Amino acid sequence: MTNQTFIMCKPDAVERGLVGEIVSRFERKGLKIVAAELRTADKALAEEHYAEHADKPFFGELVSFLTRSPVFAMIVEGPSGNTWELGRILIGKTQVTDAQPGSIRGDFATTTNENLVHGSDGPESAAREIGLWFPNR
Ligand code: IDP
Ligand code: MG
Repeated sequence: MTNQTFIMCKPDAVERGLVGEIVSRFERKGLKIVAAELRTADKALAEEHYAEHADKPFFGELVSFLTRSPVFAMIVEGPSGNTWELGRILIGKTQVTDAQPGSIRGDFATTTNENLVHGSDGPESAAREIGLWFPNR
């Protein structure tokens, strides 16, 4: 069990200047940013990151979106093994019309494809994604 999760401000968030807003929501919650990097993902990294969606009709669009400009990738840490879940609550639901005000997506996103932020959806994906984006940690 890890107390860490992988959180990423996607290209739309960086382009819109929302990185500070997003980071501050995690900090205000009481979670700690323990690693962070602004970088442009190449196609191989984006495809690996979203491997579970390889069969979906929106996969091509998703990979071009993630690689079009820099992302702000982070390792976020909390006091217990539910950090990934706290992250998902701060982020909000996947479908834009389900994302409630008060969540990042609910407050700032208007489409499901460009929804500003990624967060691991369980302890296994947290470990996998941290290893993928921060291989030296
Ligand atoms: P999540 O980001 O809430 O974990 P996932 O189902 O893992 O949602 O989907 C990954 C990403 O793919 C979403 O954040 C969104 O950017 C995009 N996506 C999901 N569903 C659709 C869709 O129906 N059309 C276009 N893009 C989608
Ligand atoms: Mg997901």
